[in-house]
Amino acid sequence: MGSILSTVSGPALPAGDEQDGEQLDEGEVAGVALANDAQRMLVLNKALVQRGTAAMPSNPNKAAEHGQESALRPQEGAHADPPPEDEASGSTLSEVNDSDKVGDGFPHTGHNPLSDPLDRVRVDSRDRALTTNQGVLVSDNQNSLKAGLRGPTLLEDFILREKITHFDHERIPERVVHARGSGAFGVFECYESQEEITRADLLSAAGKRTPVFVRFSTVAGERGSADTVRDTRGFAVKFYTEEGNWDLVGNNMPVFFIQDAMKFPDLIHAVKPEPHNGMPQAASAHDTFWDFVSLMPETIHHTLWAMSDRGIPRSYRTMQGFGVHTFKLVNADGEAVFVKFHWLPTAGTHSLVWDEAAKICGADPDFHRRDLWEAIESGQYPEWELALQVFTPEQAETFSFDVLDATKLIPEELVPLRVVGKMTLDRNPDNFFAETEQVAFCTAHLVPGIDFSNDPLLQGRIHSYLDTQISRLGGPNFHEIPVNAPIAQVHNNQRDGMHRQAIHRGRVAYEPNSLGGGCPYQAGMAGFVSAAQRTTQPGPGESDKTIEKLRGKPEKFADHVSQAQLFWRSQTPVEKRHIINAYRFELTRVTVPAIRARVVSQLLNVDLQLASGVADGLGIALPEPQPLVLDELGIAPVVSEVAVSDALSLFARPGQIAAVGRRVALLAADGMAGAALREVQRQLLDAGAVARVVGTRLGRVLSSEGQPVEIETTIEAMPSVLWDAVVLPDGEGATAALATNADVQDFVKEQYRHGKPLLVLGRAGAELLRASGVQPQSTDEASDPALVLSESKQMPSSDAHRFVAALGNQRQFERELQLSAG
Ligand code: HDE
Repeated sequence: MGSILSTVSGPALPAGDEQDGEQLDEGEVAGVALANDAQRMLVLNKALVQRGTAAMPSNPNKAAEHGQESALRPQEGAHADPPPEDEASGSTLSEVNDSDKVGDGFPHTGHNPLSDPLDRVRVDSRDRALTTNQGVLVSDNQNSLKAGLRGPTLLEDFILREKITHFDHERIPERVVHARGSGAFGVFECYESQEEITRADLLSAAGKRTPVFVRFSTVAGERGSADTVRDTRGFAVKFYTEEGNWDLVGNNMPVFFIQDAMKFPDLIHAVKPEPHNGMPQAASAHDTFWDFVSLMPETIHHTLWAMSDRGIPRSYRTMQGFGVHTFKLVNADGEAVFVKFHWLPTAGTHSLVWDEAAKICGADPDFHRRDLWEAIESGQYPEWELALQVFTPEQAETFSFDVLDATKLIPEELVPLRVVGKMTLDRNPDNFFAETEQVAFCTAHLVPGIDFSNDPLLQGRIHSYLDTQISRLGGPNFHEIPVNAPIAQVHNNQRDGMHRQAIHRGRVAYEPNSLGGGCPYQAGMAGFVSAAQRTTQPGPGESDKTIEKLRGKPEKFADHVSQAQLFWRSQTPVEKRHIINAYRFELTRVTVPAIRARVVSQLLNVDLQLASGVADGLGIALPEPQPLVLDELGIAPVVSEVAVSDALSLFARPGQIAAVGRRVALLAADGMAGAALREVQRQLLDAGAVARVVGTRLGRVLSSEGQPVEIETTIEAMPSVLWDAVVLPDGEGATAALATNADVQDFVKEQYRHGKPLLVLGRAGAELLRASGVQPQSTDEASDPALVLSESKQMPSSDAHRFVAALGNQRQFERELQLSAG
């Protein structure tokens, strides 16, 4: 299996079978002569990781990602059972070192404390003194720190600054609609199992209780507006079910103004205060609203509801609630029916009269908020029954209206209400901001057993609610705010972002993985599966069984190797060699032998030479090739139409502009043949190259002709790798100065090793080449066109042309093969 690297900078571990995991038990690992417990832990960790990863030699789930049948029944992801050991799955081996801050060692596997009840975050300051946010006791909360009693306040007063800074940032953006609202906690109790129509956990058994948070709201007004204005009311319920949160974000009216999400910003812009003067507050009685609705005939039904006494409810407790859209219920067999949701207040439906509503705005703008709060505080718990209108798509076809049109309701006479449970609100929030203001309802919060319909208004909402929370609550982690956190555990590979609370153990934040035992793994049929929808009208080339909405891949996607093989076959020997070397480099840095072996087993499906070259570098025997997904699916191997494609080689398109922009270093020193170098420089500039005079230091050098030459940069500042080519000067004096300089030698040698063109001027230049340790096997043009030895004093122009042409070709890779063969 190969030896196991420990750490790069930590102690080396003894190599040997003890760490290979096969005969692993703690006694045996401890038997290795190791200095201390920490080292023993390191060995144990490496061995356990190797054992865990080796248990997953390929991805067994891949085949099931393809084809329609698999798409309809997603399979559970591969994962280790039992899960990986504590020592193998953590981020750190030092997690066993405990303290009041970090806790006491390994957490219980799979636990997520963010899902614990709200007690974990409720703050009780009884019998406590004031502290700063860092927990430091505050001695004086009355006075800032000053330079003398009448002096200026000191910048050093971190206590004042912390307090004021926090205060400065107390506000968050209010909701763009439904800003004014009021909320309460409670419980939903299921009357009777509805499992024949839905697998939703909250409706799964008689007596099943699911915690809820409800927020009622107006739509148009700002946060501080009055409660009893004429408006639609929001009725949003968050169910904390055992299978995740479900948000039923409804209104107190069963229909809506518009039919498509595209018109929502227009509607809201029309009803909100007019933009030029910011008036009127929380009212639809103004020009822009009536201008809009009178041009939008589909608004008339909802407008009638809003102008009816439903627009001025007596209290939240006496409002009906509606999911408005058609949704779907899906049972455990994947069978779907349509549904509309209704909330029926047990206190009955009651409204104000307009004169009352208008006067209450002045007498008690918090009329509804107060009513809800006081009812709960006095034990008069508000209640609503949940009722369903269940109907089939076939039934829907017979209605005179379209059930995907949110401006239509389904008369109860057509589809009667089925009452399925009762919601009781029995607890006021501890803190309005933390709970009622920060609660984030999203229509996309669905649970298994409930699904969307194609209502285009609903479809637009699925995006909007999540999106709006990001600016309202400051980032993508709003689900961790206690009131939003589900009671169902949250485990996924989403990481980081503003205000992250969760601290994830381990180094794995991707799936599939074997390093984390495959966890967290995809749940398959236990998870949320969108209700399949069969087309009634097959499109061209589709059978009537075609499913419109599914997660999956077409079968042809299961061929992963035919084009990888084509690519490999189309590479030149140099390119193949580079690929092998790249794999060898990368995999040598991989510390888990099972992962190295798995990659080689994948490469075997591409080419034996490739796999062998890599395996050789890793010092391992060739493993079995990975199973081909096509084979697993029983599909014949794909034969590429093309055996070799020259266009896939990097050398297929050398370019036409040759030397333009290539950087050429003209090495220079006292005593060089200046005229020859200047001539080369001129020709290079003519060809569009960037030619610079490079020396061992800045300043001037004197040519053998006695001409001063300015050095533009040094090999120290711009080493060999920054140049595309080099010109070695003629002149014995220059060679004497350069040939003994180790930096110059490295420069010249690297230019040669990296395959770059060299123009060597005169005998002295050739001497510098030799002194730098460059010993070409052959110097004739055919074997190395990029090594131009121009030995005569007067450089023939053919040499300069050859050099410029070599610049265009960029590299002479054959040198690399010669060098490694030598
Ligand atoms: Fe909303 N709506 N809405 N809405 N809505 C919001 O989400 C939106 C619609 C409803 O107490 C926003 O968190 C679009 C219908 C309620 O926190 C935002 C469309 C219905 C609440 C949003 C609609 C609603 C909101 C603003 C047309 C009744 C308050 C802040 C496609 C079925 C929830 C926020 C609470 C809040 C968008 C139409 C009810 C911007 C795009 C229809 C009860 O995301």
